Amino acid sequence: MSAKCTTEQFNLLEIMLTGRAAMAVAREAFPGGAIPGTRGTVVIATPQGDVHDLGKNITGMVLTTKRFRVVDCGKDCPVAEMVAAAAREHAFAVLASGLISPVVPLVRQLRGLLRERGLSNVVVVAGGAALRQCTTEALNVNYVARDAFDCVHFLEGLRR
Ligand code: B12
Repeated sequence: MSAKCTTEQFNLLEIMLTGRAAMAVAREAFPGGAIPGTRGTVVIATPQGDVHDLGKNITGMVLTTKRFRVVDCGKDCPVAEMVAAAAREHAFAVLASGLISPVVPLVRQLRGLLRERGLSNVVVVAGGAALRQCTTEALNVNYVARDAFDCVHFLEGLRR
């Protein structure tokens, strides 16, 4: 499963069905979404203008199974809303998924907006086809993840 998600040679339907089944099992095991020993909260969204959300959803599912509490702000989401969610939910990370290049300037705003709210300690991670091609400097983020599993490794380094 993990290899199929990272090699780009995958059956999308198979991934989505497997993910859905895994989440159903997790929900049954932990009613109310209370997974014990959570490693902390992350906010995830696809920024405004971009309606692609399959990769975001997979990333959210993978993080949930790895004991992160995931607050999903959906797709086509204003960056101000992502920052507001981070403040409200006491998130330690904001994750942006970008599949089309017009979201790049929006992602660049995230750290500045977080700083304005006194949330400079919140890390920003970018992922998705359009953002993956950029450097951390170009996006003004803490980390650019190759895929969902690379993101897990990065966040696990922060929250063991
Ligand atoms: C499916 C798809 C759509 C679907 C989206 C359905 C949905 N609910 O998401 C629909 C049909 C709606 C669509 C619409 C459009 N699309 Co489209 N779409 C695709 C397509 C074929 C696949 C994307 C996908 O879902 N891949 C599968 C997922 C699982 O992979 P993934 O997103 O890369 O996610 C993985 C990693 O990247 C990572 N990841 C993803 N997000 C994140 C976030 C974080 C934080 C982390 C850590 C990791 C991570 O984890 C995932 C698993 O490892 C791509 C082409 C391609 N081959 O990529 C074009 C593509 C992205 N689309 C494109 C375009 C242009 C459009 C449209 C503008 C077309 C149009 N003219 O209307 C519109 C967009 C409208 C808008 N405003 O957003 C272009 C973008 C070009 C660019 N660089 O700007 C692409 C690249 C096609 C192309 N070659 O031209 N699209």
